[in-house]
Parts: sequence; C-alpha cells; structure tokens
Amino acid sequence: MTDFFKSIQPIKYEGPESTNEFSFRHYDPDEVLLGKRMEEHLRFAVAYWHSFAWQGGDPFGGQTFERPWYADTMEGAKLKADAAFELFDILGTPFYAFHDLDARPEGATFAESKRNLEEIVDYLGNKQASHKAKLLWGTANMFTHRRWMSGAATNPDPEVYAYAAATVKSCLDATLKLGGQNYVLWGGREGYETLLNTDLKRERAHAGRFLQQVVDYAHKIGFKGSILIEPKPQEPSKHQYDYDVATVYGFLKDFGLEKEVKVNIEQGHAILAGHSFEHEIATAAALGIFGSIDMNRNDYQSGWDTDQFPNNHAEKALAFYEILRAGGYTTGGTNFDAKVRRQSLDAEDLVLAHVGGMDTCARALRAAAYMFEDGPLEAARNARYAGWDREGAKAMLAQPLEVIAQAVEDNNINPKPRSGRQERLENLWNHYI
Ligand code: XLS
Ligand code: NI
Ligand code: NI
Repeated sequence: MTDFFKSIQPIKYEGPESTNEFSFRHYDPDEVLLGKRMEEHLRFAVAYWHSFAWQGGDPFGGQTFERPWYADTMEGAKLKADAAFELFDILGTPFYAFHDLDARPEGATFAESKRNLEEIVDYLGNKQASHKAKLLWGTANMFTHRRWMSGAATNPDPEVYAYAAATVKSCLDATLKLGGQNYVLWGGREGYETLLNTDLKRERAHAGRFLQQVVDYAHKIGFKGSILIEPKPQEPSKHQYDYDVATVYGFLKDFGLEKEVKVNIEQGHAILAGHSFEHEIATAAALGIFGSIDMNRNDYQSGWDTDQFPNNHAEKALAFYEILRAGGYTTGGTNFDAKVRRQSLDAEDLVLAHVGGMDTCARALRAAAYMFEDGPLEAARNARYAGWDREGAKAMLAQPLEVIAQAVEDNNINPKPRSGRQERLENLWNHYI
C-alpha cells in the first residue's frame, strides 16, 4: 500500500442526483444496454503513461507534479505499480495499458532495459492475479529517447532498426506474458521533417517489412490478441506516415497486412487530421480494421495533441453510435489516453478526472444505444438507399458504362433530388442525448 490516494474509497454508482463528487452519476457497470452490461460495452482502461509516468512538463517548463515513485529505479517502478493498481481498484476499471518505458527504469544497455522490463512484468503479473485490472494492451516507447529521434523502423541507421526490432520483441513478450488483449504500435517518430534528407520510398518499405516481422513473431509466440496501429498526423514530425485511418489502410493493403493488423483510433488524433472521431471509427469499420479507441478530447484551437479527459457526452455519443454499429469491441476497449492539466497536482484530481471521463462515456454510450435500438435513424438511412434494393439498380453495377448510358436515353431517366433530412436526424440525436 502507498499512502498516495489516502482515504479515497472505491467509487460507487450513486445515480445522477448524487451530490457526492466521489461517485459515478452515470457509469453503472451493471446496467444492461442492448443485452450487455455497461462495463462489458465500455471496457475502460487507464493509461499508465499519463497518470503515472508523466510529470507535468510542457514545452516551457518541467515537472509540476510530486509523486513518491518518480525515482528512476526498480523501487520507484514497483511503488508506481502499487499506486497504479490502487487507482484501478478505486475506479473499478477492468483494464490498463502501458509502454515499456512507463513501467521500468531505462538500463545502460538493451539487455539491462530488458531485464528491468522482465522484472516489472513479473511484478505486474502478481498484481493482476490479486486485483481486477488486466492488460488491455502493451506497447513500446520508441519516441522519447534520443536514439529514436530520426525514427525507429524508418530510421536511416540500420542499428536503430535492429534496436527497434529487439524492443518490440521484448514488449510483445511482455504483453503475451501479462495476457494483454492487444499490442499497439503508434509510429511516434515514423515520419520526417524535410524531404531534403529523407528517402521516403525506402523508409516506407522498411516500415512495411518491420510490421511483417512483428506480425510473424506474434504468430510464432502464439499471441492471440490484435495488433493495432494508432494513426496520428503532424505530431511530433511535420509529416507522420500513419496520418489517419485511410492512410494506414492503404499502407496495410500495400504490404498485404490488412487482415492481420487493425487500428487504435484516438479522438485527438482524428481532430488533428481534420476529421471527426466518428468519421475515423466509421471508416475503420467500413474497411474491416476497427480495433480499439484511445478516448480523450482535443482542444479545437491549439493544433497540438492536448490529451484532455472527455467531457462532452453529446459528441462522444456519435462515436459510440459508430462503435455499436460496427458490432462493438472484440479485443478492444476505451483507453483513457488523457492527462490532467499540469496545475492539477493532487491525487483527487487524478481520480476525479477519470470519474468524469467514465461518466461522460457512460452517458454517451447510453444515448448511442437508444440511437441504435430505437430505429428511426437506421430506418432513415435504409430508406435513403432503398432505390438500390431494386433489381435493375443492382444489375447496373455489373454493366459497362455504355449500356448504362444507353438506358438513360432509352428510359428517359431524370432523377428527382430528395431531402437528406440532416436537421431532422440531428434533432433525433439531440432527443436521445
Ligand atoms: C501519442 C499517442 C500515444 C499512444 C501510445 O500521441 O497517443 O500515447 O497511444 O504510444
Ligand atoms: Ni494514443
Ligand atoms: Ni495522443
């Protein structure tokens, strides 16, 4: 036991009228929606890096938080794990996610870093055995240390490629050992600053080969979880290769990996790519590569990845609606890739940020379930495409262009525009939230 969270008791569902800050007003894990408990729909995860490793720095100033586990030693790492599981217990979250660097001290050599990781993985494994929280996904931090500054798999230096391969191997081993349900690859430094020093074609080929090697190794060790790429544009490099879901799909297709790898979609990254969160989710679902989400909210003005906790359930309802339409999660979940602001110093801030985020998602999911279940929205969409149910319309898709052209003249086809009913549908959305 650490004394970091002091007397904060496990958070319980008390309903929307509760005046107790330390309660869920909307997240009732046992509430059944569409035949499934809310907890199983949402599959919440806490992100180790934001809540336990990040120290409150920004580009203008360093650490603002004080935490007893900040010493970069094995003792510090174990204390951090103790505190992390205390938070998971307080929140009742079924999952967490981590990078190697979040959980273990960096060693002087690769071998030492690997030993440190193995030791902490055993420690986390023991924690998992006696606590509720399990691993949603593991990943490698291949962006913080200066060795990664020019990329990992796309680095011009083959020794860095090798180091990246060794790093991902050790993190896949760790994820397998902890029963992780997914393995995530966010291409942190996979991108470039200037074409004047970059061989774009070669870097892309290396990234494709690397991913194939990762997939092969995952099969070899019997990893049954999903491998996920997390798209993100423009940050940290000016040009990030995994720009958005559609770009990642093109890349996967190119290397024949579209059946092996799915995506982990983050709200803030969608916004930075000039999309909405729901657009990215719907695109992934349509392409058959929807995996998991990183839940947060991005500032709409700042132009960088602000990773704030979500607090707008109306907006998130549109995202959960697309997730429900896609059939919900299989191995995926709702990972809070979100951090408290650097002035939010206290243990209470960390707990209540998650409570608010979980309540926001619960409201959003409930609204999304109504949108999905009640039918008028689905019915309106079906009606809009009803013309395609006609035999003649279907047959047209198999005909050559000139046959279709002839039919337009022969039958004097003259389409009549029909309302898209957008505002009426938005009114429905407003009604359900
Ligand atoms: C950074 C990413 C990162 C990934 C995991 O922007 O969101 O946190 O989720 O490496
Ligand atoms: Ni993320
Ligand atoms: Ni992010």
